Amino acid sequence: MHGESLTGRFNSATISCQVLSMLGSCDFAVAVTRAICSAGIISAIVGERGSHDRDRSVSRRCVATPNSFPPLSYPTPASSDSPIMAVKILHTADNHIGLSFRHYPDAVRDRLIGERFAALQRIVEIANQGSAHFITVAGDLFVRVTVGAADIKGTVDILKGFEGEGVLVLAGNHDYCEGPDSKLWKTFRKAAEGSNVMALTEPRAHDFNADEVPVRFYACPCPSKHGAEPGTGWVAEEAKPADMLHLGLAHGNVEGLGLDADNRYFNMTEADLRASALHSWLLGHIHVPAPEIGITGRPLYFMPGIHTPDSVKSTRAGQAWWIEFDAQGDCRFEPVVTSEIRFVRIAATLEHTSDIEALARRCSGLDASATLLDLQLSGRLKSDELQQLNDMVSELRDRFLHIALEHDIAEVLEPAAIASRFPAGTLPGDLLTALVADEEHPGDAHLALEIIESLS
Ligand SMILES: [Mn+2]
Repeated sequence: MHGESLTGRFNSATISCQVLSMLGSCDFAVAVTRAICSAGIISAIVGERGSHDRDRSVSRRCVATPNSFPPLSYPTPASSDSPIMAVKILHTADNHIGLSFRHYPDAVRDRLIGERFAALQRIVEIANQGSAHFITVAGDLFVRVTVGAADIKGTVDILKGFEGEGVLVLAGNHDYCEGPDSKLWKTFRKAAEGSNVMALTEPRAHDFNADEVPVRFYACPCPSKHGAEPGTGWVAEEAKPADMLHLGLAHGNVEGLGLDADNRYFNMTEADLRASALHSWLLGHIHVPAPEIGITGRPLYFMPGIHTPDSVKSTRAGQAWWIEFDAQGDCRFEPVVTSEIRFVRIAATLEHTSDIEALARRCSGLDASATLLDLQLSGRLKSDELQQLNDMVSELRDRFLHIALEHDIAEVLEPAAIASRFPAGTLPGDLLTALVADEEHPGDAHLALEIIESLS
């Protein structure tokens, strides 16, 4: 739902079959087979699959598929020449304040934690610059109900900077409200006291005036982490005066947009949303924005996506929706970028110096100080090329916010190196020399060497 399948994996069984068939009838194969069966050598050969090995030099194996890169920026609000419409809303959700990023080094973790607040601050500034009437946060402002009081107060303090009619904060499924004793929402309300920041934790309508236009928001908060039924059912029954703008606020899966196979995330259908007879719905939960760029008219619903990426699964910039409605419900909207940091994954196969240089060029095109770079490298290189790669990676570590490295780089065996270790006439020497000469199976000699080393 939130991302793509990003990682393919080496199949250790395939590797072992290849080396065994290559070894053929040689007696050595029997010894190797026994060793593999008895000593778990396959796992030793395949090594650190799946690990984010930051500190070792490049010498092992892993594979992945590349990401696509969405545009880095969008037009700023109110860039159109047409007159500004009556009701202006900056819509966000799924900010996940309180994510701990525990597996990162201290400085990187602090930056990632700070970025979630900084991106919220940007939202408030963009809303103020465009004289928005409302900031709507459609759930999961916080990542869990046990988020610390300091984080809650810090968040509310940022939202209090909004100069419009109100910041409407809906309880989502991560920051659900189980009732009036909810610790999170009590703390939130206390911090927001006397301000225009409102917690919407009960299913009910809230009326406002935005420059003379009456607006009614229908709040449909989550009462729990999971729920089979959407919280939107009551809205259809409500009377809807004709002279008002009617907007829903809800959090959960939307059938067709996200996947909710077990029906656990307050799944909403488009038919249900339509039946509620509102002008539009401002939703949260799915981390991918909707509608797609280029859609015009008045969408049935808006999903903002996350306001700043939180992992390599978030390949696009964080965004919020700038939405304008006129008194009749006509609508225009555009995405605004609210993130600064990016997560970028690059998968590359390296077989020559030119491949390393091409990788360096790709990396040099990125905003290094704001980018967490995930390198997934495979291929085979000579020892001097491996050194070149190691030098390049350590240079990247100096420049980038963070480097994660998964690698599957085999060292190319050369005849001189074999001769210096295994004299001609010995079984390993002759075997490796023969395998190096076999250009159709360039990986076999290296794998055989690893097995020989593990037996000796
Ligand atoms: Mn959610």
